[in-house]
Amino acid sequence: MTQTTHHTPLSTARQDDPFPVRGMDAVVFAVGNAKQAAHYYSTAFGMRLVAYSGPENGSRETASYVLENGSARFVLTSVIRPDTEWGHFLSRHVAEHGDGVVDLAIEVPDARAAYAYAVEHGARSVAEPYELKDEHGTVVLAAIATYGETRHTLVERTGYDGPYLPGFVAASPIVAPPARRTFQAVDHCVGNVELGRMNEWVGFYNRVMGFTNMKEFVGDDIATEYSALMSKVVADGTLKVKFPINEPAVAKKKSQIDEYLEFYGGAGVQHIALNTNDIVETVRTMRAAGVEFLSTPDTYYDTLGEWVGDTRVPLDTLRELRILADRDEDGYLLQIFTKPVQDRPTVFFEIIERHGSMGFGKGNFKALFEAIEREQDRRGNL
Ligand code: TYF
Ligand code: FE
Repeated sequence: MTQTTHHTPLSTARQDDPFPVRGMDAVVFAVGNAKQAAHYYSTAFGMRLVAYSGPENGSRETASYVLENGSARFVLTSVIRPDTEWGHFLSRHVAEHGDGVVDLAIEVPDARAAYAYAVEHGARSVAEPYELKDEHGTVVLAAIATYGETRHTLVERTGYDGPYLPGFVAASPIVAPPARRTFQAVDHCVGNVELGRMNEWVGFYNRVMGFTNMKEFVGDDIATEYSALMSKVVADGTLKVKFPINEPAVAKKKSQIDEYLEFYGGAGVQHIALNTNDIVETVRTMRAAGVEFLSTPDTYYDTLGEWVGDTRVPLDTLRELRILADRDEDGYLLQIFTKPVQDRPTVFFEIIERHGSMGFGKGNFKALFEAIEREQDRRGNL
C-alpha cells in the first residue's frame, strides 16, 4: 500500500515563512465558450457568477466570467478576437489542450516579494510585477511558470475591494444558486507531469515556494501493482495550498496519466478538489443537474464498514451515491470524483468532505483507479 515515511510537521504560519500565502486566489480556465461554461458551473456545480469582463465594459479581446462558491473562485475565459500576445496564447491553448486550466492563481500578502523569492530560486518569470487599478483600488500581480503551459499568478489584493480585479464589473448569478452551498473552498489542485519528472516538480515547489512534502504519496509498489501512477504532495506551511503531482508509471495497464498527457498535449492540471461540509446533499444536487461521477462497484461497500468504521453518513447512503470513504490516524474523509467534464479525457473534479484526515484517500486508490480504468476502456484508451 502507500508508504508512510515521515510525518510532515503541520506547523501553522511560520514567522520565517520564506513564501507566505493566503490561499488559492482563483483557478483560471481557458475555454472555447466561456458564456456556456459559466452556465454549466452555475447550473451543474451550483456556483454564483459574481464578476464579468468583456466587450461591454472595455475588454474587446476576451470575455471572462468569475464564479464563486465560498472562497472557491473559478475564472472562465475565452477569446473573442485575438489581438495581443495574451489572446493568441489563449486561442492556441484551447486549440492544443482543449478546455483546461491556464493559471492556478495564489493569493499572497506581498506579490513583489513572492515573485522575487520565486525567481531567485529558479522560477521562470511569466510576468514581472505590475499593478491594475480602478475605482475599487489597486491589485499587484506577477506570474511564474509551472508544469506544461500552466502558470501561477501571485495576487496581492489587500488594496482592493471590488468584485474580482480592476477592469471587472460586478455581475449577478445566472440562475438562483442551490439552497445549500455545494462546496466552499478549493482543497487541492493536482498536476499531471511527464514520465520521470514528478521529483523535479516536487523539488521546484520545495525550492521556489518553500513548500514541504506531505506524508501521503503513491510509491513504486502501488504504482506497478495497480495505480499506474506515482504521486507526491507539496503544500505550504499552513496546508491551505496543496498541490499533488502525478507522473505515469509503467504498469500492467496503460496509465491514466499517459491518457491525460496524450489528449491534453502535455503536462497540465488533472483535477481540482472542492471542500464540502455536506457531500450527500452536494452529490444529490450535482447528480440531479446531470453531473456524471465515477462509479465504484458494490463490492467496495461490502467491506468498507469493516475498515473505515463509523462515518457521519450511513453506509447505505455512501453506497447509494457511490461516495468513497477513507480513514487514517487523524480522522476520516469522504470523497467522490466526476468523470472528465469536457470531451477530452482530461480535467475532472473531486468533492471532498474532511473530518480530521488531511490525506487524499489512499485507501481508495485501488477502487478508484479500477473505476478510472473502466472509463479508459470504454473510451478505447486502455
Ligand atoms: O489528489 C489525490 O491525490 C487523490 C487521488 O488520478 C487521486 O484525489 C490521484 C490520482 C488520480 C485520481 C485521484
Ligand atoms: Fe484529489
